[in-house]
Amino acid sequence: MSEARISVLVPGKIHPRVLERLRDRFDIVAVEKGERPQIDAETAKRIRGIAVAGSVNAAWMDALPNLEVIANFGVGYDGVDVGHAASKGIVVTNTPDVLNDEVADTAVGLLLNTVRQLPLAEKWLRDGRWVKEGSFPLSPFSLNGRHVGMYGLGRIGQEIAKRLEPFKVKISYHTRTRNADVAYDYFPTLLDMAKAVDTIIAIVPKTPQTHKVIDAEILAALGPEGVMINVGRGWSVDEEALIAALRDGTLGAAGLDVFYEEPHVPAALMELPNAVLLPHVASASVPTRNAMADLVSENIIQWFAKGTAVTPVPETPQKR
Ligand code: A2R
Repeated sequence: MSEARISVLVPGKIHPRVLERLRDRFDIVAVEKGERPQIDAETAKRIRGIAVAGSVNAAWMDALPNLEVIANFGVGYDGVDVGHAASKGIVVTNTPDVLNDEVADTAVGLLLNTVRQLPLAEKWLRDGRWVKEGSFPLSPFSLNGRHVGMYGLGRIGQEIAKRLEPFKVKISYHTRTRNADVAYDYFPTLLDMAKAVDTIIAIVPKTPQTHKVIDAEILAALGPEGVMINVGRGWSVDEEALIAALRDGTLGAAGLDVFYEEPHVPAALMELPNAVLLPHVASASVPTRNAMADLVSENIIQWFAKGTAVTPVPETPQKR
């Protein structure tokens, strides 16, 4: 089959650059998101690839008998049923590395904003309170002398940790496997790390093992001076426990770029002055999103040209 006749399905919205790149080589079939694809059987047979920012469940895969590759826009691919893809020999790809620097930069910015209350300070100025009431109150916390525990020290976590070194904070980490290449202190359990540090930065994927792991006990262990930053997935945090801890001072402050049920953020969280909340923007710059879009396209193009993907996830086949 020549490349020109291969059809690629695009459910829902995706970065326009993906469509621009793929349109030259493939027939693009754009469809609404939903429980299963709304296409006729003939079209379904022509589809050999999917480019997606979001989710692809087993029903989508089962509806497309000649599907070979699912290229996911984003490093986290929890929206794609990779177990089902693997069982059918479908390769899944993601967009690792090209967003490491952006996410790490944002994480550091979020940490500083949270510790020093910079968004509130700016609001103070814009609301005219500097003129009327004088200086913004002193921030209760400082980054100086903090002990940061990285929950996750993968591609992005390591970039965050590297950036924190010049801030002269102490750095430790918890992952399932110790990394012999880093000199930071390792904690085999998150709870032990939470007891030792005063700041946690979470950058772990959404998996069954990371569900609501940051719970009341972890937050209490961080303590009233403690700060919790999450740039991984909202799934990892028990939001009710977090709201309670921030409200009663069990935890000092939190900075969140991700939430349990995006785009819905609990009203109780929005009311808290000691929470800095961002609408999942860690990788959301024009250059970084362009690089992610290009990697999605390259995965599909290379798959059909050479039978290998550029960045296949480890759970699914690596070649045709
Ligand atoms: O556990 P390890 O040794 O596989 O370390 C990984 C860690 N991790 C966990 N740590 C503790 N308990 C777990 N159950 C657990 N599962 C995974 O998270 C590793 O240090 C880190 C993931 O690193 P990478 O796979 O390199 O992912 P990357 O590119 O840093 O992105 C992390 C996540 C994405 O999956 C998206 O959800 C989000 O950031 O954008």
